[in-house]
Amino acid sequence: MSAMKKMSLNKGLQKLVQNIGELGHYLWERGWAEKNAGNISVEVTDLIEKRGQAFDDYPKVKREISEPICGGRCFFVTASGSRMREIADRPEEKMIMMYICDELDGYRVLWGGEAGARPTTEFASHLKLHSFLFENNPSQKAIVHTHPSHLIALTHIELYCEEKAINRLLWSMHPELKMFLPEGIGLAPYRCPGTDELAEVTLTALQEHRIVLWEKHGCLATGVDVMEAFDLIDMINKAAQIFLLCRCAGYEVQGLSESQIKELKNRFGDFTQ
Ligand code: 2HA
Ligand code: ZN
Repeated sequence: MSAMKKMSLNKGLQKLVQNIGELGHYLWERGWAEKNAGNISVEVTDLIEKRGQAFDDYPKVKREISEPICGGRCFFVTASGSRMREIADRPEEKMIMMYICDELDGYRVLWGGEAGARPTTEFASHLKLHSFLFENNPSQKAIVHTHPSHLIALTHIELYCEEKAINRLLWSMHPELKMFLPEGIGLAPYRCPGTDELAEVTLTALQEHRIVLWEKHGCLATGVDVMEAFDLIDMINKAAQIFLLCRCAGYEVQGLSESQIKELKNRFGDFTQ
């Protein structure tokens, strides 16, 4: 069989591959990406000069696509079962750059997808979320899902498994959160991983948030690029970590006072009332 046609990546796409590889390492080093945990997708249509028929020669994978707005667009997605810590070394086995066919009957592999790689099992959910973002928040091109330990731990504590309570706690542990994430985080109730139900509760939370904590599972963030999405998760997890550090040391946690929180709300806005 002749070698599969493969697109040569321009500077922008090369940079993206590098950033996703780096992100894979960050997630692993933070202990948020055990085994094959997590997945990433980025919409890259604007980074590709060609359109439509120019992709006819690339190998097609048949698959029903249920999001019409995704037809004719290009995405980078991590491969199913891939370890975050291995992406940088073997990007073409751990990622797929695809063009979603206009007919919505499959996608063409433009780059990557080697060694039998298939898109993440959460692919359908990612497309659903990208569809929402195209229509409601088009600057958000990247979606990152990972398992940040301290944040997940908080959702196992009944008191904090409630949107208002957890935001209040996180703000009170890290004043700069209010500056960078004035709207706070969304909290999605537990749903089985990989299901349409999980995508649905995520979508609801994304209507007012850029970062959604999945009860007893992990979190998902959007960003203009993958690093921006990562920064959000990193910052929020830091607040959770400080709280748990104090608790683990055996102390009651003081946090910011009511008046200090009020001052932050006055200065940076309060979207939670
Ligand atoms: O991709 O983390 O929730 C593996 C997961 C699914
Ligand atoms: Zn997960």
